[in-house]
Amino acid sequence: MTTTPQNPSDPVTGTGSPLRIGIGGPVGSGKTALIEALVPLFVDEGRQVGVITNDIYTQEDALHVRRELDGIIAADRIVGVETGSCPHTAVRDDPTMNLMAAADLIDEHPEIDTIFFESGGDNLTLTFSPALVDVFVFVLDTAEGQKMPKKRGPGITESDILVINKTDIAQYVRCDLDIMNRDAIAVRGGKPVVLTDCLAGRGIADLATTLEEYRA
Ligand SMILES: Nc1nc2c(ncn2[C@@H]2O[C@H](COP(=O)(O)OP(=O)(O)OP(=O)(O)O)[C@@H](O)[C@H]2O)c(=O)[nH]1
Ligand SMILES: [Mg+2]
Repeated sequence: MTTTPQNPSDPVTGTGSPLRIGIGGPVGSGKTALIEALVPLFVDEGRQVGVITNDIYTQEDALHVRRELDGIIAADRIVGVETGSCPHTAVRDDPTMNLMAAADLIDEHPEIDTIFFESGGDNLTLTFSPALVDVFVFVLDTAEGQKMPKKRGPGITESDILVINKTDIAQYVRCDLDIMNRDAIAVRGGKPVVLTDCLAGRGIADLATTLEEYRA
């Protein structure tokens, strides 16, 4: 395996210019589930997909994605980065490990045209370095509470796309989805908010369409 770039015009990823999608958000909001729901739609469209997950000490999410996407993308296109540090360090402050993982992935699979990066679960301050991703998705979920958009924080206000996930359980956790959605729209200055239920696949096609708009 080598990380030598094959195309000097794209020193990070080598031969291609894949769409690089960063998925961040609080612990358990559904980042992995979102990737597992999105990837089959991209594959159906003929896209060549890779996935890079981040966990502090383990490859737990990479193993999960391999299990869930078995038969949809090859296991060696799913890479687990063990950051050893807090999540935002690895995707914003010093994304070297993730850049290297992407370079290796592209080196092994030059046909890859779409890479998902899942940050480790973090707090509302997580953002991705623009050196690492082309589009930054921040995932909240209804069980965190209807109040979350009002709390703002850079993940909620600065992400390119805000996802409010777990719409299916809103009614059970006393979350008024209309209010949560309205408050999210209010703090984002017109940037998109997408409501999803990853388990049933609701909202996933809309999100995939919005993501495709970021492809160069
Ligand atoms: N009801 C419901 N459960 C969901 C949904 N999306 C994810 N979950 C569940 O929520 C739990 C956490 O989902 P993950 O996808 O692991 O969340 P995550 O953000 O990747 O978690 P970390 O990587 O550990 O921060 C799992 O038990 C999922 O099955 C959803 O839309 N609805
Ligand atoms: Mg996860």
